[in-house]
Amino acid sequence: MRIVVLTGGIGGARFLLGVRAYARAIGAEVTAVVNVGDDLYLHGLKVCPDLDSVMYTLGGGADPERGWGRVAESWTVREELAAYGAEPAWFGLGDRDLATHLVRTTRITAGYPLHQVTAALATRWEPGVRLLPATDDRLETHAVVDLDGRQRAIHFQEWWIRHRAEIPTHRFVFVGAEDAKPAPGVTEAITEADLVLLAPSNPVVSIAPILAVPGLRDAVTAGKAPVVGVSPIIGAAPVRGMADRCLNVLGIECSAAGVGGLYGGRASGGLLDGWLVAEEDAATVVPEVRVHAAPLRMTDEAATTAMVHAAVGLM
Ligand code: GDP
Ligand code: FO1
Ligand code: CA
Repeated sequence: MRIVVLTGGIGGARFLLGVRAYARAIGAEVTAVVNVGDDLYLHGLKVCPDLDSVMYTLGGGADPERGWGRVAESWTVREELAAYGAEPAWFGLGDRDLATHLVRTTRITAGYPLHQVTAALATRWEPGVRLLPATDDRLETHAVVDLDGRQRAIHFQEWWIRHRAEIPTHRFVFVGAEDAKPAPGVTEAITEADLVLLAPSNPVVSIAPILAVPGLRDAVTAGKAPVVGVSPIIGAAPVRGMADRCLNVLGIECSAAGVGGLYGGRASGGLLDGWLVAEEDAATVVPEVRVHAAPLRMTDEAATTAMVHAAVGLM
């Protein structure tokens, strides 16, 4: 069995721990197609937060509290940059994490595409799933906001971290998406998959930028594999993070029904065959989609693996 998971960072990474456990038990192969819309250049270095969250989490090197970056991190370089007044001060790169960005940037600068560099970094972490960036090309999520009395587009990270997603926001733009190509292997993985899972990732800024790469949405909707999504919203709130603010920008209710409706049923041009919601949201209806309720809190690997079993049950 071949399983493809479309994923963002922290939520998707934790979900993948369960997918990997499920896959190991039945001898399935897993490919994670990871969002790159959060990526940015900082101090001359290419930083890929979602790829790194997935790689560190599956490799056992992620900080469990923060969810992003490395465990046992130190911040000497950050302090030294601050002493120079180097901007941006609102984005912190840890010392251990910096090594990843140095190795990645050296290889990107030497001309290697992101998917190859990702595979090379992953040889250290042995994530147990194939990690593919959605695209090798530059695709950045920007937020169109009102700031300093005018409308401007700012990078997702500036919106998310510096402004805590709390400024008037009109829309998101996936800069570069029109000209982006799926990274080698991504379309093939989706086309040949037996199951496509949408991780309980942020639908607006983690899953949507993947689907904005020309051809990928069509590959999912036209593919032979059933598509099952897992809700990142329990009750009326994201389990963590600010997905509520992202949904708000799109005018979509923060609920399992709201996100399910945003993805839509496959029979009517949307993505989903199945939609897994939390037990609290058992009454959720998404037209033309099989909805099932199960415990959706990824408290440990066993609970997450049980979630994956429930998702597979919706195939
Ligand atoms: P990011 O890129 O680091 O923001 O991570 P993702 O986009 O992959 O995941 C963020 C989403 O994960 C948030 O909207 C959370 O609500 C969701 N999430 C985090 N933990 C859980 C959990 O235990 N259960 C469910 N269902 N969703 C979760
Ligand atoms: N999130 C923060 O809230 N503050 C930070 O200073 C920060 C630094 C950072 C460095 C590397 C990295 O891979 C991720 C980092 N994140 C930080 C998380 C990042 O903003 C994530 O993209 C978001 O949490 C959403 O995916
Ligand atoms: Ca993300």
